[in-house]
Amino acid sequence: MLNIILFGPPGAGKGTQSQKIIEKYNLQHLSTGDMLRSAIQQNSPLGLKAKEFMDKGQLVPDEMVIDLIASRIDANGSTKGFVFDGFPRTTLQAAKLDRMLEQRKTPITLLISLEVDYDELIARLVNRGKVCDRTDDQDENVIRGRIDVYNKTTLPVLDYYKAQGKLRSVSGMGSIDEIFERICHIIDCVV
Ligand code: B4P
Repeated sequence: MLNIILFGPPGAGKGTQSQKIIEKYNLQHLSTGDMLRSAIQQNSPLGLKAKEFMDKGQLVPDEMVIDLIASRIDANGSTKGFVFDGFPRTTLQAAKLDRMLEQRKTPITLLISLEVDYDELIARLVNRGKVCDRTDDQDENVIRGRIDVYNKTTLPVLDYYKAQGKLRSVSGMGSIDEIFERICHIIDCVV
C-alpha cells in the first residue's frame, strides 16, 4: 500500500493537491478537516463540539480526530493506499496513526511537506474567505492564529517522521500544476 501524509500549514495547498494525487494514483483521501465540516453540516454532537474549536482557529481535541480516522481506515480496507490530509496535526496523533497502521501492517510510506511563504498563506486564505463560507477563513486574526498553532503544535510532527527517514520537502509556491509535478516526482521514486 502507498500511504502518504500531505503536510503543511493552513493554506499550503494540502486539500488542493490531495485531490490530484488520489485521482492519479487511485488512493483514498482522508481529510480530517472535511470530515469535521461534514459533521458540522449534519449538526451531529461531534460536529457541534468541533465547531467551537474550529471557529476560533484552534485544533479540535486529539481523541475526536483519532476516532474519526480509525473508523475511516477500517471502512476502506481494500484501498491501494491513503492520502492523509490535515492529519496528523500533533505528535500524539502521529503516534496513534503509526500504531493503527502497524496493526494493519501498512505503514506510512512518505510525508510530503509543502513549504509556502507566510504572506502567500495569508493571501490564499483571505481570498478563500471571500469566495467560500468557511467560517475559519473569514477573519484574518483567526487565520494568523491557525498558522501560530501550526508552528507551535503541528510542526514537531515533521521531526517525528524525519527521524523515521520519511520526510520529503517540496516548494508549495507557484501554480497548482507546477507543485503537483514536484509531488509526483517524489511519489514516482517510491512506486
Ligand atoms: P483543514 O481542513 O485541514 O484546512 P486548512 O489547514 O486551512 O487547509 P486546506 O487543506 O483546506 O487548504 P489548502 O491549503 O488546500 O483544517 C481546518 C480546521 O479543522 C483546523 O484549523 C482545525 O481546527 C480542524 N482540524 C482538522 N484536522 C485536524 C486534526 N488532525 N487535529 C485537530 N484539528 C483538526 O488551500 C487553501 C487555499 O489556497 C484554497 O483556496 C486553494 O484554492 C488555494 N490554493 C491552493 N494551492 C494554491 C496555489 N498553488 N496557488 C494559489 N492558491 C492556491
